[in-house]
Amino acid sequence: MGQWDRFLAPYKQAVDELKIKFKGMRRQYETDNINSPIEFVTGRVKPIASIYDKSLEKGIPFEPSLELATELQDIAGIRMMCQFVGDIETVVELLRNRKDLRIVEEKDYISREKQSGYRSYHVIVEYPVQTVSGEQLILAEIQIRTLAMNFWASIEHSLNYKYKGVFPDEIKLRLQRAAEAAFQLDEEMSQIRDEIQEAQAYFTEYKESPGTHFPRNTDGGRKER
Ligand code: 0O2
Ligand code: 0O2
Repeated sequence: MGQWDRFLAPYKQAVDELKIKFKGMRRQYETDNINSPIEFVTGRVKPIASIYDKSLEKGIPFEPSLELATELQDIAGIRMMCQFVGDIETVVELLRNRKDLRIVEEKDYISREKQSGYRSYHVIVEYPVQTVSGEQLILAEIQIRTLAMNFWASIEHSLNYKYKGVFPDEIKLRLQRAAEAAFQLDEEMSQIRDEIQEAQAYFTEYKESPGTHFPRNTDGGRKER
């Protein structure tokens, strides 16, 4: 096993464990028939090429070291997607109450979006991984965002690769406008949140026992769409 594999192994374990735990939170809401503030969870260990880029950016030697582990806080990355902006605070509160991790820092790029238009809530946590040679504290970055914020960020991220971070002015402007549009979409959806969640609960119930929960008119017939 190479030195990088050995260095990254506990990060992989942290990502795998956190993904299982956070997906478990979603399942608990489902079991209780409560709308989950978590829509879905993804995770990744930062690829070596990105670790290389970031170490150059930060002026840190590109080698497995304590300095790298301390300075690069997103080698282990988890992303939690929410349907509504209001869910983000609920998820952050869930994290604050957990006993299996310690929050080191919170970065609110929702009330103060980045100049690019990027919106997301970042929580840096310290998570203990149990290894055969004892406990190891691992830093992980948890990004919490709405589906609309996620859509914008993934598009912008791909374009970033194409333009290597230097966008033509027109693209930059359009991206900023798109970020505002995504934010407006989130605001609009929040206004009709109760209506949406009622429909989703109805749909879930219908899937579980088809035929018995279809909306009916007063005369007992099925509602026309
Ligand atoms: P299910 O049964 O599909 O819900 P993994 O290693 O596969 O657990 P990874 O590699 O971190 O996860 O990320 P990946 O594969 O991109 O997506 C993780 C989970 O998020 C998968 O579910 C996807 O189905 C789900 N997902 C990804 N994009 C979306 C999306 O736009 N909407 C929704 N609702 N879900 C999405 P699982 O965990 O495989 O299980
Ligand atoms: P990846 O894995 O390619 O996503 P730091 O220097 O670490 O103290 P930094 O690097 O400014 O602070 O961290 P920040 O901005 O809090 O969070 C970094 C991560 O947030 C990025 O990781 C992205 O995932 C995301 N992010 C931040 N700004 C933007 C943005 O303008 N657009 C998009 N699409 N994502 C953003 P990396 O390093 O890019 O790695």
